[in-house]
Amino acid sequence: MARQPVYPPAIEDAKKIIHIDADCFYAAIEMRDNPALKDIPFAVGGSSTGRGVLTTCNYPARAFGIRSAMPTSHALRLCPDLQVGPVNMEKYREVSRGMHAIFHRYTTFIEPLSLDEAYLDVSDNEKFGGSATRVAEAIRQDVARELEITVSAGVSVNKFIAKVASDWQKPDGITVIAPEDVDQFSAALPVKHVPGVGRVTAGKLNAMGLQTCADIRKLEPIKLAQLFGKFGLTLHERAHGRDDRLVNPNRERKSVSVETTFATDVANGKDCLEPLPKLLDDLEARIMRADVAERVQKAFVKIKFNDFSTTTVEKMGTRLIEDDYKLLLLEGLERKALPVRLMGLGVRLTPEQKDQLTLDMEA
Ligand code: TTP
Ligand code: MG
Repeated sequence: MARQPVYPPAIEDAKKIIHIDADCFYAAIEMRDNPALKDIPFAVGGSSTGRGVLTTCNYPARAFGIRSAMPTSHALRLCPDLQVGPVNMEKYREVSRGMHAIFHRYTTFIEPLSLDEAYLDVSDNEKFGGSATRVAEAIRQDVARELEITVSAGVSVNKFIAKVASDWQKPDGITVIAPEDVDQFSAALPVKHVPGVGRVTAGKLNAMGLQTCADIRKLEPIKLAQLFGKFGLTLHERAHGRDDRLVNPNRERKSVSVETTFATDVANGKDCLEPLPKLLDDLEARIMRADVAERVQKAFVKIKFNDFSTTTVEKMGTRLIEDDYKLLLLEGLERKALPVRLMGLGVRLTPEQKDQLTLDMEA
């Protein structure tokens, strides 16, 4: 029987967090299995006819401006030579299980975020003399040798900095932000790199002349809360390089959602429905990426009014279709006669089957 992780770990301060994220995950696996795809622009996704979109692409394709979630037809206009292969979820799941088996050699404090991404808390780890950097390097080497793909790693004192760091030297990179460097690293960080800061939030901040976290630090938290509601307070924390969220090995995904903030608040009414089709596409892509399509239980929507109050509407029997979301949204909009600031769509999930997890832990 696998040992159950005890959480939080004994040593509370000076945490050592690793964030691991595989490089062009689905594409990397396809390239491993067919090396002819390695040096040519290659993507994984739906066909160019109809509404096919790409799940991801390799780095040569990225040089053409091709990105995840891009319609395949658009990607082919950017790069007519692009090769597009089909999605093989079973294969990606198996590699993901392999990655987790490797993580478990080093720690049980693992919080998976998606098939190719996880946080590890190695604060209490005695391997390699307690060096989180050497644990991250060992994991990267094991993955490369045994699974023949590369992962990038970020190592630091909290989830936020570790996640930003893992992206810093992608692909096949490791970035370590030591405790004494966190202040400087976060100060210089452009706000758009802070998770949760989307296009609209970044645009608003930039329009106010605020580009980096150092600029954000000049604002009082109350000002940030006036501008962005509760997220403003999170932003204040992140701007100082702080994040007190624990790595949670028992976390189970209960929902998947996407949301959009309107560039300017929209009058309460039919105009609010305009982003619905695009949001629904995004939601479908995210469900697929989280690999939870089989667990979808019902639909829900979230509406944030311009007084920052939020309402959610959900109903049993609703499905992942535009008509159901439209009904839920119209019901939510009736709850307050106020302009709308943000709109979100989501699905609730049925509880996870634990069999797979046990397999991972015993591997
Ligand atoms: P990501 O880690 O976001 O992307 P990536 O691994 O392809 O590339 P990177 O090197 O930048 O990390 O996502 C992991 C996998 O999830 C990706 O390979 C395919 C899938 N995915 C989708 O299906 N749709 C999406 O919109 C995104 C972003 C990812
Ligand atoms: Mg990745």
